[in-house]
Amino acid sequence: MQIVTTHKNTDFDALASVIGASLLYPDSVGVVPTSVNNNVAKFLSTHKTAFNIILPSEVKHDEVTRLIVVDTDQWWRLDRMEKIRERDDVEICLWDHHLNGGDIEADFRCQEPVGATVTLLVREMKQRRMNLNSLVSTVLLIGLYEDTGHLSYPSTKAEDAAAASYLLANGADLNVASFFLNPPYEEVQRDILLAMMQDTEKITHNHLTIGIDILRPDKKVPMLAAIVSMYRTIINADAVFVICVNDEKSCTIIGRSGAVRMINVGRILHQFGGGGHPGAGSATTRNGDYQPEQIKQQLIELIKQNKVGGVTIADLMSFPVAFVDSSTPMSKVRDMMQKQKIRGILVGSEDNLEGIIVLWDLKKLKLDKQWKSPVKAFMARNVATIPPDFKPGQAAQMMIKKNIGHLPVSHNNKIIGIVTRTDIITYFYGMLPD
Ligand SMILES: [Mn+2]
Repeated sequence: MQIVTTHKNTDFDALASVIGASLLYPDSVGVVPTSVNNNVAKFLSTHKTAFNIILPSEVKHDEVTRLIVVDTDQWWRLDRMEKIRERDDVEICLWDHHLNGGDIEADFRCQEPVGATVTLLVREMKQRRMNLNSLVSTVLLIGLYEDTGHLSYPSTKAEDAAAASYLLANGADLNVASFFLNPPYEEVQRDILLAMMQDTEKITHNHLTIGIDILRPDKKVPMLAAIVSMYRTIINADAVFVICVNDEKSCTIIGRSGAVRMINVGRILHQFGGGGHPGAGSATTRNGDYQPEQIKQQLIELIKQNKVGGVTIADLMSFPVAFVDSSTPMSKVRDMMQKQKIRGILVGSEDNLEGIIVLWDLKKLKLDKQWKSPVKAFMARNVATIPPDFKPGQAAQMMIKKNIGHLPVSHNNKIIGIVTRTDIITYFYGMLPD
């Protein structure tokens, strides 16, 4: 007997991967844990018989010769597989897109950081030139879309989009997919969202805002992870962590980050025995050691220790900066820009910034005689500045908000450099400066 199984609290990527892998291993049967996410349960209630799927209680452990594990690499997340773990004559194959360094030692391993496990399976299906029917294509597409946020999460890779293309070409039905991907929010979800928003503690670290919440729901909340994502967007935090108290013994921590370069949620939650991606992760503490308050303190500590610092404005800025006196004639400003190939010149001095004049401002000059006027007649005043330890993303936000392309960098009331729109764009697209 060959079985394919996945993690408890099965999400769509996990279910789809079980179904997909059972096609790649002929004669295998899918084993779906008893605890599955709500939308997966809804799907299974109408589609179960279409697939070769059994429950963990139906597995005859002694007869298993090969175990295929998908979407996790940790034994404790599997449902009733201890008997197989104890045996050493079972061949184990692993397909996973989390790099959690779990304890399942596999004979065959396909583990890469793509957006969904489905993508890895689709790669194999493409190589084998398999034709999928539209039902299978649809399930795989739902899994792929759920784990990549419809190909929008930062963890999404080009190969995920290519996999989506393959599934659509094989007849995946987007009407069915959207029905299972966008379940309506009900009262229970709305109440939880309100509770989260009332109790949020916001901490600021390295100019990042992180929301932390302890949640004590009366009963299990369906789609909690989706609510946490929405909650992060609503409170406009760079990251959020919600500690959900399940009972006296266990808590589930769900984390979401929108600033994945700075706050890697998966890495932080790995410290609690969980894992995930830089943008999304979860952990369940299973012994009474942790009280929610303790977990919260530990999270704050981990966030503060987080040394993923990365690139700051100090790395991107140019210096020294060109300054002119406020009485400098505009003709000279124009000549300086042309000669030095710069688009912005500061007016005043390092410790007394009076204004800024940019190439664009030169268009304001209509008459020849205006070129003799001093720069102070055309410069912009009250110039916004940025500290050197800010992140590129924060500079981008300031530029968009104020609709400006130049930000002088100020440290201890002194101008030490300047960062431009081009510097920021160059950084974000990973291009090298000319
Ligand atoms: Mn997954």
